[in-house]
Amino acid sequence: MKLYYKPGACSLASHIALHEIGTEFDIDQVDTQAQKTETGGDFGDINPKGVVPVLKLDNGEVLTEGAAILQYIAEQNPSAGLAANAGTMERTRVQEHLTYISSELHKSFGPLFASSSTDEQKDTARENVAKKLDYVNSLLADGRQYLVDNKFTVADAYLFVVANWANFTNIDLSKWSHVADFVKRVSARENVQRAMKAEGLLD
Ligand SMILES: N[C@@H](CCC(=O)N[C@@H](CS)C(=O)NCC(=O)O)C(=O)O
Repeated sequence: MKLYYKPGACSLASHIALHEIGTEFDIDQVDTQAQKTETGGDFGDINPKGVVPVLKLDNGEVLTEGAAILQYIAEQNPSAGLAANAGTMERTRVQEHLTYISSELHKSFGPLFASSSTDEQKDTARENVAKKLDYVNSLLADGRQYLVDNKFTVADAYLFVVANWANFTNIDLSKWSHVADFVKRVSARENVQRAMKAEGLLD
């Protein structure tokens, strides 16, 4: 398998999950502006959507959309426990969180990364992010370590990556103490550190 990624982007969640299941895989960094990959590929040909993550399977099939890729990775090694079996309530909860993180939290950060955003648009985006973080903080306030069944799943990998963007967008995460603690907890995982090192985000 090969993961197409951009350092620190949402693709980091899939990168973490690949380390967590203990499989062999390649990575290829994408310059999404130029639509080129580090190994010289034309990214537009690989993913016409033009965004990471992309997972190229060994049979050549190409999978896009982080929430789908994360669940596919989890399915490759069920014993790693990254998502309960399909059809269970626990799995449905994982999907519920993945969908919220993808469509609400992730997207609310968008204007904060766009060079075309005005200061006013960025302030509005920070207000939107704050509302989503309020919700996530309320979930974690019951003392759970991880989102579903107190076990680390792909939903936690995705939440970690997106919540951590606060630290790069002038949002003081300490206002959401449970989310801040969650980010610290997940960042201490060995496989998270491995993925971050491989992306040049840690020494
Ligand atoms: N719907 C896609 C969205 C993926 C997405 O937003 N990817 C961002 C990085 S987090 C991207 O590649 N943006 C293009 C860019 O940064 O130039 C998914 O959930 O996988």
